Amino acid sequence: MSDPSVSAPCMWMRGGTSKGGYFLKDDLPADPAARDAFLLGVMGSPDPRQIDGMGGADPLTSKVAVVAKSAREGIDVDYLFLQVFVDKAVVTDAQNCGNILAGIGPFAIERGLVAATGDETRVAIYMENTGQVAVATVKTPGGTVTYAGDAAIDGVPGTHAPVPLEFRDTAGSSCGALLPTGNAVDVVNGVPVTLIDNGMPCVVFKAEDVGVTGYEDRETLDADAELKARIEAIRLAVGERMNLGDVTDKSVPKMMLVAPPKNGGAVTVRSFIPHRAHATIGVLGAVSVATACLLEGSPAAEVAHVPAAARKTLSVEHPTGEMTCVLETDENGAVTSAALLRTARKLMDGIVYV
Ligand code: NQM
Repeated sequence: MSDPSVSAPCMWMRGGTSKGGYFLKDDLPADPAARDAFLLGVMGSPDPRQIDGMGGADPLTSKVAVVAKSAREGIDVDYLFLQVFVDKAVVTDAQNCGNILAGIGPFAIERGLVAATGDETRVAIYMENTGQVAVATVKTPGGTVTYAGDAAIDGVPGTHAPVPLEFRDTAGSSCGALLPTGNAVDVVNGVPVTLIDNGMPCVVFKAEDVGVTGYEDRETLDADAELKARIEAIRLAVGERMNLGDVTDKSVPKMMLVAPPKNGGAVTVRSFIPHRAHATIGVLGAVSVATACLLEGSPAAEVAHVPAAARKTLSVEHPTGEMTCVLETDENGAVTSAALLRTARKLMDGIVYV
């Protein structure tokens, strides 16, 4: 048994287009402050290069999943997501992560928390950050997890076993309501925005309204200090209105710059999460933007191409490809569930030290 203040059993995994450490809850210090201090040490934060730790010097590779067998009815495991800031001594549970979520099912089966059921195993996951449930379907031929397969997702080279994710009731996950201000459009610092939360608190606005096209690459956006300052001013101004409080040291809301689709999809997005541009787009971030596209009169609806059917397949174009969200809507056009395809891969299983 390792001493949880200096080392812990850990699996390093890619989940979707993110990467991080997956831990059993019992393997980490029980006290949250001690746990966070341990995780900062694991990642090598704060340091822009994370040279003395496992983090990849990028918010997308400085992530942690804490997993436990669930005592909840109909739920297999509880999943707590923690974002470890790269250059600040901050660990926050103020957001969920749908990419890291893709690794939870395989991890839970590998650690014996869930028994495989034939060639596919459905894992019901309670997402502690937002109090909501996701169901992941994991390929388990012969009762063993496989990561090999022919599913491709943009932002990840090669193909892997598919991990479809289904979400229900994600509206108001952190903000208490899909539209925390009750409006499809608010004007903040002169910019029309939609303040929305369908699994991830997001501020959605037209890229052209902040002086860019929405087709820039990640590096160009990350180098644009003036744009970043303008976006951060909007973000800080809406924290209270989104019921998130002071968001100075939080990784939400995410800032979503939208433009008309370029490659036959529904919408183009460049996201800031919130201080770095995303290489692709977050899972629940994409669900929230796709939902904003359905809101009449919203900035996203003005640029999006939305299919008419009740079951809407929306391809969200991002800097390195697209992410397809399948949204089910009710007779009023409200989104009732969302599904997406991700993949995951086990990279390392061992002991991590601080
Ligand atoms: O929106 C990045 C990611 C995410 C979060 C971020 C995510 C989601 O790509 O559900 O997946 O927005 O911080 O992993």
